[in-house]
Formats: sequence, structure tokens, C-alpha cells
Amino acid sequence: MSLFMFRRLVLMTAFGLAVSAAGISSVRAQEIEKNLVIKNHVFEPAELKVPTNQKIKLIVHNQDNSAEEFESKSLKREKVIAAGAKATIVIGPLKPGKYEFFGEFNPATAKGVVIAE
Ligand SMILES: [Cu+2]
Repeated sequence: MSLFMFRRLVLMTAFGLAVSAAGISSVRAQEIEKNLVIKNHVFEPAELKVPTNQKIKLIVHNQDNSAEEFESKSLKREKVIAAGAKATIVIGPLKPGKYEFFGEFNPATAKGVVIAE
């Protein structure tokens, strides 16, 4: 092949590799999951560290015998979780910082914070 064709082939291969690498990293970004438990109207853990600039799947398991509502104004999320049920709440991508959340049905005890760093 000509030098021109060869150069084009090298460029296209490099482009293809870059695209597939980007594809892999975006799939990985969607795979980040963090578990949160509600028990005795308290969140565990109360401090949840997550990476910045990525979507996070919060899997919230309400182990109490009553419903709870996960609520966060800074994360712009609210979701009622039935007694014994698990809910998935997708948050982010987040800038570095602290994002408070609470249980709206038990706000005195059910409090927590997502720390993106
Ligand atoms: Cu609410």
C-alpha cells in the first residue's frame, strides 16, 4: 500500500482503539455501586464516600418494618422505600463536596452525607 494509505490505516486504528477505550471506561463508570442500609431509622453508613464525576448507583435497603423516604435536596432525589425493600437511586456525576441526605419519615435520626472526593 502507499504511504498515504498506510498513514490512514494507522490513524483509523488509533481512532478505533480510542473509541473502544472510551466505551470501556463509560461502562465501568456505570458499574459503581454503593450500598446503604436503613435500620432502626438510621442510615448505615452515615458517611458515604464516592468518586467525583461519575454516576453512582445507590442501593438503599430499608431493613425497618416501616417505609422510609430517602430525600436529598442537594442531590435532587427523593424516593419512598417500602419496609424491607431495596431501591436503586442513581446520583451524580458529582463535583467534589458534601451532599446531605435524610429519611423524611424519621428526620431526627435518619441523617447522612455523601462525600464526593
Ligand atoms: Cu420528600
